[in-house]
Amino acid sequence: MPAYKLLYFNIMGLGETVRFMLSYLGEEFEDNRIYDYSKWVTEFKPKMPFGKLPLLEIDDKKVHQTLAICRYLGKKAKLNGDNEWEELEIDMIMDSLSDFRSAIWSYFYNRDEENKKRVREPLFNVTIPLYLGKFDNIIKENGYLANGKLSWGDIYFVAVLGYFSFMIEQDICAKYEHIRRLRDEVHSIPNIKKWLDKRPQTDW
Ligand SMILES: N[C@@H](CCC(=O)N[C@@H](CS)C(=O)NCC(=O)O)C(=O)O
Repeated sequence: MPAYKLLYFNIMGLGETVRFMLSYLGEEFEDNRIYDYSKWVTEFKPKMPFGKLPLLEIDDKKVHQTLAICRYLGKKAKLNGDNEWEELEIDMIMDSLSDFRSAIWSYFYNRDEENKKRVREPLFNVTIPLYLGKFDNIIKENGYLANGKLSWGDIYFVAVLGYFSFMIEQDICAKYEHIRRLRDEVHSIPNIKKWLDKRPQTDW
């Protein structure tokens, strides 16, 4: 059994995707959290492959990038699609989710208050409903985000719902019933439920 050690901040954030996937697989992992942001900047960040978290250690190897990690773990879980076409379907939707994250992330961390005011209206009235409406509709029509069956993409998506809801100041699941249904299904997978029951409670 490989030894897994995750390093991330004390939030759900993007790190939660890796926590969900390792939990799905039933793998034990060290859930190391950085609580002091100044320590992150001075002590940890310079040692990271690209200055970012999460970082996952698998035995003595350090890996990063949540999509790459979850795709890799998804293969181990046999949640990666049955052929190249199905893998492509999962990757397309996950890259769209990344585009969505870029849009909301750059707003959330925008420290230029004037600019933030200007971009708020198109972001909240056009971009956010467009992406969430599309994700909701895909789930409505197919049951899942890709290939009409559970994939690592669904687990990744559900893992970031709390983080994304926090950034856009609204509970995504309250408004989008098919996303909510998918969340409830993923949350009821026994190994995921075990993680939810024991994970530290954070706002995002
Ligand atoms: N594409 C990367 C994004 C990583 C990323 O943006 N990490 C943020 C936290 S969610 C980070 O390390 N922020 C601290 C910093 O940039 O100093 C992934 O999916 O892992």
